Amino acid sequence: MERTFAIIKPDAVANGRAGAILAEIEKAGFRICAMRMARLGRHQAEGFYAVHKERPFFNGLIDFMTEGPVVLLALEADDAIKKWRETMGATNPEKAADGTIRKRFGTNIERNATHGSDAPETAAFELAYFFTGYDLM
Ligand code: 3AN
Repeated sequence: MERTFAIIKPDAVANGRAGAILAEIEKAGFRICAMRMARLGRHQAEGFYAVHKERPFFNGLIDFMTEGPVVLLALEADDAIKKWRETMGATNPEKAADGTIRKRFGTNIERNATHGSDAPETAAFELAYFFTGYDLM
């Protein structure tokens, strides 16, 4: 079993789709190990996305991720990192496969409904950034 880190982003929470996305997560076979609603602060979001600091979309991404509440999740499954990225679909909802979460619930490449770790090292960093061992069930 592997764990990955996921976020239901401010667009999806504001649109009332958090419940639908959680249902998809469970339907896809993930076990939810930890879950918390939070409003990210600017400094907290900048630390989380530090790898993207030099990218042209960085400031817009931080504005978006701090505009409203998010749902933070630790998900467990066999091959969870890859499986969650497949369940979400491509970064750009327009290019995401039919039936994927970003295709169904995302608006554009920035407001794309969910986040998922992209490798074991980032999953470890991201899980520890928001959860302590005590939070993980
Ligand atoms: P993913 O979330 O699919 O791993 P990354 O890591 O390339 O994609 O990008 C992190 C986040 O930055 C994306 N989820 C998206 O919200 C935003 N993003 C990525 N590329 C762009 C872009 N070209 N314009 C605006 N926002 C972007």
